[in-house]
Amino acid sequence: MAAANSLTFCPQVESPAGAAVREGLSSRPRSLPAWLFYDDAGSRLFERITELPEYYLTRTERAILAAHAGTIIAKAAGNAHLRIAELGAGSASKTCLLLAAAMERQGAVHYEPIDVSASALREARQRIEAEIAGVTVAPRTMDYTNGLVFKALRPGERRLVLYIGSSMGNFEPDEALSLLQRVRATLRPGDAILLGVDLIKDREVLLEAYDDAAGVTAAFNRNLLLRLNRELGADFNPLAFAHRALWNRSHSRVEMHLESRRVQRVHFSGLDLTVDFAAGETIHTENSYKYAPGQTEMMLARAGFDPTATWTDEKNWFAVCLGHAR
Ligand code: AVI
Repeated sequence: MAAANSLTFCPQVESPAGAAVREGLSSRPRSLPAWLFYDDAGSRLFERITELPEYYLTRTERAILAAHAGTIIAKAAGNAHLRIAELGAGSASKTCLLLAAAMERQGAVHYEPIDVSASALREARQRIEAEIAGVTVAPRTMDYTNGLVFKALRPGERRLVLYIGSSMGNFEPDEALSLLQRVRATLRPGDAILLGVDLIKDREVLLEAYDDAAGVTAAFNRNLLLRLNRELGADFNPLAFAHRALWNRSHSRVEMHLESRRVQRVHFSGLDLTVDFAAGETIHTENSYKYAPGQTEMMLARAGFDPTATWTDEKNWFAVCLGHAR
């Protein structure tokens, strides 16, 4: 009886999305965390973004990897046999270039893609196993920002952690550094990390990449509101919010916002929360940091890695940096 009573009075624990929304929409300026973008629909929209003509990031990084995969793998491995892990692997579409180079060098590869999206990992595994015979794919569905542990290596093995696709750019600089330090803490001296980062360039090029003509990025940004309608019982009209992308030069980042087109009230039945928006009021939904040449190498050094080599494209738009754990 006592147990039943205590259950009755147990306070409701808010979901991570609910807690993040309550905090972000109650503060000024209003904000929502970018991880909320990646429900199934958001992940599919992001895949479409990577194929847009304006979104130079993916194809530029792919071209760098295609040109240098053999050298990258050779430098990362030294005399050792590489095991490859990837943080935020998603569909792992560019990773095949590195896995194929590793296969060529060592005849077999163990690949551990890590991501919050089980469906993306399933697809990645099917595709990689079909494309490259000899790669063992061992996916891990988890949030790599919440503690990461790797299995011990066998003698003669070395780990290479991939953190490509400019994913680090969605973290605040101090969070990015602390993430690199945490990754370093899971590695042994000589293990390696490969970072793919977007570099500072003309404002117009940056803004078009985040506000494409076909409106896919706008749909990606507004999908956040649809997710809140579905998961938290909100009554957002997504079209009542305009997609805005802006270049914040002093912070070296592209920002995405959703701007309320008019005075409006949004109610969250699942949170018992009401939010009043003024016309023109914005919700800050994402930062995408862009780095100066040399800056990533400095971050690697601060996190306990020796920056070994950097590869870039002819326009210097994107950089792929290799570091070895000290
Ligand atoms: C996932 N991340 C690296 C993308 C970026 O470019 O910051 C997310 C994105 N946001 C809008 N377009 C793409």
